[in-house]
Amino acid sequence: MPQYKLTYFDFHGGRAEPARLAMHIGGIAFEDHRFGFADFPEVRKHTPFGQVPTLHVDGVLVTQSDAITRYVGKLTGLYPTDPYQALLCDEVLGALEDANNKLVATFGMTGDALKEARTALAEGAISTYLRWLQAQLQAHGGQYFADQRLTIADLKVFVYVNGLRSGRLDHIPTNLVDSVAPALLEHRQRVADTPAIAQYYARVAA
Ligand SMILES: N[C@@H](CCC(=O)N[C@@H](CS)C(=O)NCC(=O)O)C(=O)O
Repeated sequence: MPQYKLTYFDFHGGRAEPARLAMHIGGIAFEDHRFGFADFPEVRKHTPFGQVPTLHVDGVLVTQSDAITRYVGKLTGLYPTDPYQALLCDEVLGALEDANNKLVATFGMTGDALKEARTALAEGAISTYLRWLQAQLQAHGGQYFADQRLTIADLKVFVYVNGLRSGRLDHIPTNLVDSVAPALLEHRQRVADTPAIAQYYARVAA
């Protein structure tokens, strides 16, 4: 078994969390290298694009969160082998990366500019993504996004929904998902109740 080291900020969310969860579900040992925001300037010096997450596989550094998540999904059986189901899974990953990037564009803003940008996002693009996700979920059986079972697409949606509801994002109403796409809340609970995920969060919260 190769040695894995996943490097990312020390919080339960963001671009590394789906891969972390998949590692835990699959029982794959890895170094969960977390660092504080204050240490990011130093950490980024050792990455090719000044970005995280990174995954070291036997010491070889790899970038790009979706590539990392997909790789871990393949290792753990959480990525569909059927090409069409994999397409549905990838579509969700790609859409959420676009959604993430729209939010990231507001980081660094302050005051009224931040409020205006975030309000426009909440009412506009983010709501559009949420409605689309809900429609996708319902179109593919209502329980999971692809393959009629838990895949990395569900993990990425779970992390995204948790982020929107966390209260960490000023001017993004914490009840946005609840009001725009309530089926995603049931989905969030389904994923949270997955035994390996419930056990993992219970352990780190203890
Ligand atoms: N396409 C990259 C984007 C990674 C990314 O933007 N990561 C953020 C943290 S979540 C970052 O390091 N931002 C700093 C920067 O872009 O300068 C991926 O998916 O991994």
